[in-house]
Amino acid sequence: MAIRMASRVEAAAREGARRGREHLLGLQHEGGWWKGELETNATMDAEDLLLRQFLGIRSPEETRLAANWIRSQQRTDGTWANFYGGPADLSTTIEAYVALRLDGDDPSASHMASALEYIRDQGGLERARVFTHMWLALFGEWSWDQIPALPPEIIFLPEWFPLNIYDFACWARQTIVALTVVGAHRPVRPLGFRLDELKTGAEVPGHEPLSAWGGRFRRLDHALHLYERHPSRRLRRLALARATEWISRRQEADGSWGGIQPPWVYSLIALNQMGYPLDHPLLKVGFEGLDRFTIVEGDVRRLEACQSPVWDTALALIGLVDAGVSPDDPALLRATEWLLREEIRVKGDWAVRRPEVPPGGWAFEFANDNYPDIDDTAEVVLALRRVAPGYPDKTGLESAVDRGVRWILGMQSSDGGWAAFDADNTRSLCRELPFCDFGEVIDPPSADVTAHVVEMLAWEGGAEERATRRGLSWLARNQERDGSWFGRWGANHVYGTGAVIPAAIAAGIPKEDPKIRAGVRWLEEHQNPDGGWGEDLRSYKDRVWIGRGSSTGSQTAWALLALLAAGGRSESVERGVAWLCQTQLPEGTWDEPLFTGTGFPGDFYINYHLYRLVFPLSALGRYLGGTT
Ligand code: R19
Repeated sequence: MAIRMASRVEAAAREGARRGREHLLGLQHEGGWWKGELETNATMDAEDLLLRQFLGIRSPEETRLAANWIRSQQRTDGTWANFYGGPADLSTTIEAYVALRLDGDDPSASHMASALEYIRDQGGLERARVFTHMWLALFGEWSWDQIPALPPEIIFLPEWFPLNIYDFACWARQTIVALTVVGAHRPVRPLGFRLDELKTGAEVPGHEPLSAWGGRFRRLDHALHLYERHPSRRLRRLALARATEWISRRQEADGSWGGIQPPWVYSLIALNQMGYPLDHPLLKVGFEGLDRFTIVEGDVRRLEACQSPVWDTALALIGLVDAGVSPDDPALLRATEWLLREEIRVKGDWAVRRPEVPPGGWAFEFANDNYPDIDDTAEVVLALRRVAPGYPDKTGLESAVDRGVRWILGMQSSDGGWAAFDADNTRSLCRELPFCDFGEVIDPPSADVTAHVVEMLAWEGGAEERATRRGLSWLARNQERDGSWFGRWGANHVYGTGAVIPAAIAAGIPKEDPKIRAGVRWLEEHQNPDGGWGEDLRSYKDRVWIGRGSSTGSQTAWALLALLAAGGRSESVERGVAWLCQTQLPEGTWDEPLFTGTGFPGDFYINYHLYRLVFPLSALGRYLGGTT
């Protein structure tokens, strides 16, 4: 019986892998890379309109198309969420509402009235996050006095001093430097209409006990606000000049800052406040770059928070080779050439903490030379190792891999783990700043990135190296009590566990090891009755959702990759593979409206549109064990 099921599933898997392969090959860009849409939430589109409004460059057509998109994302209860199927979010709903007012929607229209009812019910603008307050302060609809102070003078704090800019994660660092410049100017440009309806008169929160760090920072914030009234003119001038230079130097070749929306738009505003005209080359290139992050499709327009071509290309190569495409296939050669051209050969902000480490590695985006990341570098090396047998320029490939591996070894944090962008970026005090009420602001090591690195080092023949063993010991120490691992950059424990188990096995940990068995047991216990796996994003805030949720292709694949690495075929594996085969669409991919990518646990989530295809492809391929 079991054997008959296995052979039936096997035939379906072979056919599924073939269709998936063909579909993915068809999605390759002629430049050699893959890039799936990076879907996030309506704040991106609302802030795009607010940026243009503030700078005086908002066109009626852009407004109409963005507003159409924002309206299409509103739910029947009048609210907006941060992810598909998620709960209403106050700040997102406020920003979307304001954007629709820019397109002329009347507050009394029923879709606006229901949004407003929710907003006011939640306490109104007073209860929104700092970023939302900042956007509204730009238009005089919120007071700059009620935004946590963040003086540009922080740029002078030396690298050893607590809360200097290099204590913050790179995404927060770039955002904060730009916002100190904006905040120092306190610009106000009225909209021409008022948004009083958003306010309820509720008290603005921030009620930590004065003994805790939060409370101390609140007193410091009070002092800083007093200083803001009469800053030292000379010091302020020098700070603004220094911050402006810091920002200017970090614009990337594509016009972005860090390849992500927040520092990008705030840097444009900051430079403009410093007197750079809109047609200044830095701004001009910045706007042109933003256009390339904008998807215009029929009657809608939406902005990608970030783009993932390097990440997607690495994962696509791994999936394709797993699913039986030959390493010397011309499509794979083109992708490899493109990846090799994307290698970063210059130092970035990471060198502040690791000055002696030579550059190497890859970033996530087309252009982000200042911020290569460890996760991308590990996955690119894993991908290059798979295609190496078919690649003609062996020396070129091996030396790029070599530089990437050395960079990663140099970027190990002192506790033995690896983070995404920096080493030892663990100053948790940063989180206590009143300004930092949204998203993660430091970049400590995580299980998923550490696992990807350990897997890569093992494949590169380094399983016995000290760095690998320290990584493994970090993973052992950071296993959850239930046997799973937390997923920092993917949702959630299914992602973490799905990354750690294949890595540990690749590094020679025996399949019978109790920690591996506990992880396997956790996965098996969380398989859905339909055979798939799913983990709702609510698991980041509410433990009852850990390991629970509707099945998705990517999460089912992550679980399967772990189970296959730790024991090969089993009844659980057969049911998981059968789920993938049954839910595959005729064209070879999967539907995946549920987000399975994590930007910031609890606050910001991503639907990577290629996850639904690349991970199931790897899972089907590894299930078939190279016999596709
Ligand atoms: C793994 C590969 N990764 C390690 C790379 C993942 C990149 C994800 C894209 C991130 O896009 C962002 C980044 C930052 C923000 C913010 C933000 C929040 C707080 C502060 Br302070 C500053 C910025 C908001 O939206 C973002 C999107 C998969």
